[in-house]
Amino acid sequence: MNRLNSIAQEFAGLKQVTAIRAFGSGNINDTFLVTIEDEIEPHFVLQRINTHVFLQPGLVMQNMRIFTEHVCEKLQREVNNSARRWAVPRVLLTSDGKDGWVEPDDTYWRAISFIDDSESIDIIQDTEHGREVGYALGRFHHLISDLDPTQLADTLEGFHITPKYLEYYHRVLPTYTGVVNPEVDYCFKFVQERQEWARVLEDAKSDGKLPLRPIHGDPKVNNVMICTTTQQAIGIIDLDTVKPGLVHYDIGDCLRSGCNPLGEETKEWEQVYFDTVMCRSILQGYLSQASGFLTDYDYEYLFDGIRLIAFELGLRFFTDHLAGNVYFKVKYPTHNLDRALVQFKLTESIEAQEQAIRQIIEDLRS
Ligand code: GN1
Ligand code: MG
Repeated sequence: MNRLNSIAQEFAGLKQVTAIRAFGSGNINDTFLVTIEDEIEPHFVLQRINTHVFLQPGLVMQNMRIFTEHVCEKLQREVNNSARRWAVPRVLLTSDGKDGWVEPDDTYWRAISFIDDSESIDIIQDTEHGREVGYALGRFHHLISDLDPTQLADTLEGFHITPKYLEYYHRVLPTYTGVVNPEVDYCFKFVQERQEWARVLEDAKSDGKLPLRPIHGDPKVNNVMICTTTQQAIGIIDLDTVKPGLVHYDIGDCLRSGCNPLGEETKEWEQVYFDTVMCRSILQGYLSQASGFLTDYDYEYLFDGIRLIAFELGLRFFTDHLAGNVYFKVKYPTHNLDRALVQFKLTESIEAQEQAIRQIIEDLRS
């Protein structure tokens, strides 16, 4: 039995593991789909947590537990109010009752249930899909809107705090010894011109305009599970970054991934644009669930949130390129540079369409 098999077997208990394959397209953790001899639940998801990113995986699991308990209880109370299925991935335990497994080489493994009859889709398909993606984030936020964020640990310090990413960028910059071609130069200038504005959400937070709430942290399109029969959204996966934050980080992340029809891995970065038709659909779906808890200030900063998270992800990719690809997994040396260009081009398109996007927000608000 190889190593991966024996790790999977730790979570499978008495059921025999029959197959394991790589699963999904995550940039941080390694993910596998495990098949076991079980007629009712033949699959589960096995993940090696990247402990260079998540320094305390135990706290990630603790947050997941608090989140799951809260949501499952709330869903039970709401059972008569919503006919729509909503699935929450369960944490699976090892045979000795632990929610994680540490290998002798200190790698950290955990397993979660697989949401059956569902699929994850990398690139948004059409406005129906967009509405479902927005609905999913809205429902997710609604379900945790009454969970006290101070109960959740900060499992990834500085996550989505744009000024911190800028500080890191300025630390990395002098160490860069690679080429400065026109693309790299475009990125330098792009960051330079937006440094002051990049504090916008953190300033609003310090001024008491935007409250900390529990958030998902990474609600991109392919983390929304779509039912293969009804095409409806039935859950959001990848709960590692559920922690206190601003809902704007989530809305921004959802829109920067959902309104980019070429997807974040395209090589055609010059063709990238922000699709405002999709933006309307996603926000419509989102607000159908979330309008109840959003304040006037929340609405006021929505546009900045959309612009900022696209910019921030570009900055994170670009900095990682300069740093030698130490954070995001890459398939080739300039992969993070290409990803940065996509996000910067998207940001540019968001900026060029500011009035139209603000108008969509206004229309949907009233
Ligand atoms: C990372 O690994 P994945 O794909 O779930 C990253 C997100 C980025 C995303 C971009 C913990 O998520 O913040 O938006 O890549 N997660 C972390 O695809 O940094
Ligand atoms: Mg993730």
